[in-house]
Amino acid sequence: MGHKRVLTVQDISCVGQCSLTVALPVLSACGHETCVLPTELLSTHTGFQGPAVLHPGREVLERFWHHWQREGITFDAICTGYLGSVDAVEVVLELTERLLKPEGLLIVDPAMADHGRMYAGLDGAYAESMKELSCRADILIPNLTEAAILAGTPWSEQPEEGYIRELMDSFRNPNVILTGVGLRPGETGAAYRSEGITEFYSHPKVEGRFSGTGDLFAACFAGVLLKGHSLPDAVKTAADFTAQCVMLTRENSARRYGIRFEAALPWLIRALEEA
Ligand code: PXL
Repeated sequence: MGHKRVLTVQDISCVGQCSLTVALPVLSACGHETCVLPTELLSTHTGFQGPAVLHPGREVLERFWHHWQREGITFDAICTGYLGSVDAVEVVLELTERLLKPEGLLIVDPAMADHGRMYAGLDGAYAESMKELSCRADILIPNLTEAAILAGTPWSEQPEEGYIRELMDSFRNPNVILTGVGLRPGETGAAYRSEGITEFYSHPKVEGRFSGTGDLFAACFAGVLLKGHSLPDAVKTAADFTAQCVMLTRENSARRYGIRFEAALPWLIRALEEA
């Protein structure tokens, strides 16, 4: 598969590995030219108490992409995660219209909620703007909480297969990957719908909460898919990679420092070479 220029748009959390500090190394390891648009700069992710936050604001973000437009820069894929403000979501809607190649892919991880709650600092107005961006995605990658919010359905902590299938069917996107779902006790994984068919991929669950796993899954999925692998293969590789990283992180008592993925990168690179 030829060269791909990928834009990843999300925050930089300076401490607590998630969002850009995960997506950039993973997309690079997959062999893509990776461009970044940091929509916010935080001293830590919002799982720490009271991070210092710097908002570039709409005007600065617009100056960045207007410059790219003047230079004729376009992208094969735009991958979005935690954006942090309604202004940033609106900027992304506009820059996607202008800078994504006609055959390019918009991959959206709503990255706004987990375990039944919105992330600290994000509100209903943010969820509404994320709905608009999500509707445009060629591939939408919500977790269960985000999918329930986007679909306007009550969240279920232990969903049955019927609930998951109904939730998946409520989205009009061509492809949807629902993360953090397992059909049997002690399992987790992803449900994915591609070409109208919903399938499941699961593996044993490691109990506990691990920040950054959604960001890691989305980056790995995008990286593998953009290498030319099928959507089901990219889901499986991303799920296996994420499971390995969760095992590596489990050894770490201070989980708020985020997901430990570094030691698993050689596995990912080999998996891409072998396929
Ligand atoms: O991992 C998702 C994420 C990304 N960015 C920031 C966050 C979170 C989750 O808490 O706080 C700033």
